[in-house]
Amino acid sequence: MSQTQVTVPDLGGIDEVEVIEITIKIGDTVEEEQEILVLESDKATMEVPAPMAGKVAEILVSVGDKVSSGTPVVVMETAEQPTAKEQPEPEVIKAEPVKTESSAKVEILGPTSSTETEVEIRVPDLGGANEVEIIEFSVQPGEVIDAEESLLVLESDKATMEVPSPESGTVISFSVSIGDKVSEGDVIGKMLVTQSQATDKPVTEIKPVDPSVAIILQSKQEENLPLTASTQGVAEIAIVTSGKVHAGPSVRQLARELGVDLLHVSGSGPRSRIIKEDVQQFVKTKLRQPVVTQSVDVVGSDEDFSKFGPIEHVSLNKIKQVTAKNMVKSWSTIPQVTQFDEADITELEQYRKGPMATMLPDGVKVSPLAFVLKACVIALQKFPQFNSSLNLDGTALITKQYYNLGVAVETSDGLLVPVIKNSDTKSIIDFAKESAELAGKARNKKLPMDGMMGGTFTVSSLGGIGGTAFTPIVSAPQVAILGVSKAGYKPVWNGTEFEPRLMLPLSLSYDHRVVDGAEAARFARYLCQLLSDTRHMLL
Ligand code: CAO
Repeated sequence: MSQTQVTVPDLGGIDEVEVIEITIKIGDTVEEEQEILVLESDKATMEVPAPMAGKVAEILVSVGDKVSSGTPVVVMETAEQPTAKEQPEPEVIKAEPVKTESSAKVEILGPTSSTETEVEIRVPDLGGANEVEIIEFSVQPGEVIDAEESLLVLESDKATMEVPSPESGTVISFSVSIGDKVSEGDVIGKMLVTQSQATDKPVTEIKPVDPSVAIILQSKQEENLPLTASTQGVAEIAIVTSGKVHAGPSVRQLARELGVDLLHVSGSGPRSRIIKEDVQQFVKTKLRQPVVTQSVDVVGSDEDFSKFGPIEHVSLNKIKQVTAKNMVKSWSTIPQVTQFDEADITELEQYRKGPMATMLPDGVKVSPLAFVLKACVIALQKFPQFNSSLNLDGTALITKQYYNLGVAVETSDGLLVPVIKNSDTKSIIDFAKESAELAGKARNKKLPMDGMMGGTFTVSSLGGIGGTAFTPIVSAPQVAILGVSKAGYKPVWNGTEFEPRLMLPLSLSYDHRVVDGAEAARFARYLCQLLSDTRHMLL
C-alpha cells in the first residue's frame, strides 16, 4: 500500500474555485474516475474524478474552501505507487475561442426573408470523440433560443456535454432523436437566425469529450475564457454547466436512471445547483404523494337481476350515498391495517355497575363506551401521530393540538358521525352525556352540519349489538379509528389457573403511511392498560 496525494487539476486559468460538494468520505473505496469532489466557480461547475482506484485515507479540504490548480485535496491509499511510466503524460486540451467555427456549427441554407436565414445546425468539434449519444434535448422545435443556450446534451462514456446554440434564433426542427449517435459535422437540425448573426459572428468552439479528459464549456462564456484542462497524471476534470438545468453529469445520469425531469427539480446546492440529494428527495416526495382520485365513483352493477327472481328497487337516501362515496375514497386512498387487542374490563364493569351507578346524576347512563372515549383521548395525547393528518403531497404530518372524537351512530337514515369537540376537557360522565345527546340528535335529524365536522379520531362501537371483532375503515383525512366489539367473559390464565375475565375486543385501523405497526400495537396496548384499571385515567 502506498499513499498518493490527489491535487486539483489545471483549472485553465481560473484562480480560485469553491469546493461545493465532497462526494466521498474517509475509508471509502473509490473506483478510478469516480467523482470525488465538485468545484464551482462563478462560470462553471467541475467534477473532479479520482485519478486512480484506491481507498480514501484523508480529505484535505472542506465544503466552502477555495482551491486552485495544484491544491492537494485528498490522500488516497493505492495498491502500489504508480510509476512514472504508468502515469499518463500530461495532456492539455484547449478549448479556445475561434473566429470561424461555432459550438454547434451552422451552415446557411438560404435567406427566408430580408433578415432571417435558415441554417443547418451541425455537431461541433467533439475533441476527437466520435459516435457520441444524444441523451437530452434542451429545447423543442418552435422555441426561440438565445446564442449559447443549450440545444441538446450529448454523452460519451466519459462525460456529458451540452451543445449550445451558435446563434440566437428559432429552432425549426431536429433531424436526430434521443439515443442517436453523432459525430463532428453531422447535421442535427435547422434553425432560423438573422442573416447578420448567421454570417459573421465570432463564436465559441467546444472541445472535450476526450476519453481521458472531459471538459464541457459553460454556455455563457462571455469572456472567451481560455479553458485548459490537464490530467497532470493526477485528476481529470469535467466542467459541466447548462443553460436551463444547473447540474453535473452524475446528477443528470441519476435523474435519467430514475426518470426524473430535472427541469422540475429545485436545486439546493450553491447558486441553486441541483445535487443528488435534490433528485432523491424529488423522487421520495413524488412517491409519498397520495393518489388523488379525481371523482369517487361508487361502482355498482348494471346486471338485470330480475331474470333470476323477483326484485325490488330501493333508492338510497343522500346520507347513504355520501357515506358510500366517503368509504370508497377512504378505502382506496389509505393503505390501512387493523390491530386487534383485548382489554380486561372486569374491574371497570364492577365499578361501573356498582359504586359508579350510585354516584351518577339523575338520567345519566354510562356505558363502557364513555370509558373507551376517555381512554382514547388520553392515548391520543400520548401518541400524537394518531391525532394527525397527512398534508396534500404527503411530505408532512399535521398533528392537531385539539382533540375532537367522532362517535359513529347508527340511525334509520344511515351512519352518522357526530363529533365531541374538545374531548380532552371531558370527564367520563361528560362523554356519557354528550354521546347520548349527540346520538339522540343524529337519530332525530337534529344534528347541525358543523356537529359532524372537525373530528380528529373516530370510535365506532358495535358493543351493544355483538360480534367479536371487525375492521373499521379509517375516515380520511383522519389516520385512525377504533372499533369496539362486545365484551364477553373468557378464561384467562393468571399464572396459576384460568379465571373468568371480562374481555373487551378492540380493533384499531390505522393509516400505515403515518402509523407503524409497532406504534399501533403500543397505542392499542396502552388503551387496554387504561381500561383494565381506571385509576390510570386519573394520572
Ligand atoms: N360490550 C358489552 N356491552 C356493551 C358494550 C360493549 N362493548 N357497549 C355497550 N354495551 C352495552 C351497554 O352497556 C348497554 O347495555 P345496558 O342496556 O344493559 O346498559 C347496551 O350495550 C347498549 O348500549 P348502546 O349501544 O345503547 O350504547 P353505547 O353507549 O354503547 O353506544 C352508540 C352508543 C351511539 C355508539 C350506539 O348506540 C350505536 O349507534 N352504535 C352503532 C355504531 C355503528 O353503527 N358503528 C358501525 C359503523 S360502520 O363501521
